Amino acid sequence: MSSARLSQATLFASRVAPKRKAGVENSVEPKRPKPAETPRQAKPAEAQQLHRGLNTLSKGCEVIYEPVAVADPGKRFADLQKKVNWLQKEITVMGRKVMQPREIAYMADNGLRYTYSKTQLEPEAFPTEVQDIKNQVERLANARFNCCLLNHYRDGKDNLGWHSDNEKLFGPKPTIASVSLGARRDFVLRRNSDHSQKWKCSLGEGDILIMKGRTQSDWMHSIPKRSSCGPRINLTFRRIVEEEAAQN
Ligand SMILES: O=C(O)CCC(=O)C(=O)O
Repeated sequence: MSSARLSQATLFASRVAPKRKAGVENSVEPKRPKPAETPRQAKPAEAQQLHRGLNTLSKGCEVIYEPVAVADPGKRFADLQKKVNWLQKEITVMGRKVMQPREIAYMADNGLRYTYSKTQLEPEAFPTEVQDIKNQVERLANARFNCCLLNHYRDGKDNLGWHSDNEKLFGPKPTIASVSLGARRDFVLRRNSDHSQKWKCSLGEGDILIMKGRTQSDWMHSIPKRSSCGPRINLTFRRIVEEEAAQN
């Protein structure tokens, strides 16, 4: 090999092969310190959107969503906001007494009482405004209801935390129908056995949402806080089946 070629080859070799120190055969390069690991945030799973009609959340757990199914929602909202005797109750959550972050009212047939979060609710009779909504909902849900819990969310700070309406007095697979009036709010469901499984729906004026089957035993639902929003009323119709227990 000519000296010119040799020096070219040497130059090439020196470019591609890292130089090793003499006498340090097969020495391993000192390990570079690993860059500090940035903790990976688990991406929250996207909630599935409830569509109009029947939605199966999981086996035996069904939710029916019917948008704008109650006529005249604006007038009904104004009537109920004015006429209902809204109360902000003290409840017990994990042993602590707190004020509920919304106002409520409870209406039922035949003096049926309902206790939740250790608060006993004495029923009012159904006024005509609520009886009329109840008749429409019963036709749509093909079910009969004998009590109704009403929620008044005064603004976006008022909310309803994760819960299910799984009290014994409603029976094992209760059909629960809810009517929304006033401001639009998100309604979110999450599965008890895997909190990453979620469904959501933005409930607007006159919308009806019916939960059926094992939805109350296998899923929880909530109305999360919002930074700014107007007042909303929700009426949740249920059927007390253990009437004797409820009347005592
Ligand atoms: O406000 C709503 O849409 C939900 C009400 C509810 O979940 C309840 O009263 O148990």
